[in-house]
Amino acid sequence: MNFHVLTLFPDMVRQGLDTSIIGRAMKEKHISLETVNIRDFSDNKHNRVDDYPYGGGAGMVMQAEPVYRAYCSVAGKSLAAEKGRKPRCIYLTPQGKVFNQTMVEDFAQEEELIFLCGHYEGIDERVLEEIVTDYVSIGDYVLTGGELASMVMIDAISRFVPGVLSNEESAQFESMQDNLLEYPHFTRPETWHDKKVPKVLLTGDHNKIEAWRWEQSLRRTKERRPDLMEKNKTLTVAYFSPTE
Ligand code: 6GU
Repeated sequence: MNFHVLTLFPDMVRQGLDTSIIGRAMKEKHISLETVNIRDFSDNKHNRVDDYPYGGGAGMVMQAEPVYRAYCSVAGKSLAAEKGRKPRCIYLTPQGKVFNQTMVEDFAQEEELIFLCGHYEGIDERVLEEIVTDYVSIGDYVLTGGELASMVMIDAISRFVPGVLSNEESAQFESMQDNLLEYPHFTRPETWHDKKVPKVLLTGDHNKIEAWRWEQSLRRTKERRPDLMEKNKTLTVAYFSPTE
């Protein structure tokens, strides 16, 4: 998977992803990360890339041309271009579709993804119309720019790229996989601050342990994320309903 990030703050994106599992995945070439500084494509001697909004109002707007040139510098040499297609280009915006695990797995099927990070009040609508294929938000709150959101997406998507996770890392029960939250975890010591590890986990009875964990997952989801239980209901009803 090749990630390309168009941004005014390339260092932020590079430094943020150059650690731990994603850093290792880059060293081992399971994924690649190219950052493109939109400012390098400014068309004036002051390297400005923003201007006042038509119609007035607060804040500045990023101009279409530098964004378009930055995009072309990536898209022109892309794998999609070789096949006569347009690469997928994701604009990070609170006005996008809210990111979830289903979208993670869909994006992970691509060979390359272009992320466009805006700043100030946003980007001239005309260039968005020409290049953006997906509008994505990472939640209902407002960030100062798209960089952190692109990093969140790259992290989540990379986990689904073959080779990025070790066997042990991917064998873990996946929270969200079944719209359920994960069960609680415990490690040594057996007693900490007068709290004991649940007895069942010390029995070595794997059927019993699995049943307990399933029950804990359900309980936790009901309590913390009742909205997810609603989604599960449909599945559960469909699964258990006699068809004839
Ligand atoms: Cl993707 N971008 C910005 N700027 N703010 C956000 C967001 C994205 N998702 C939630 N808030």
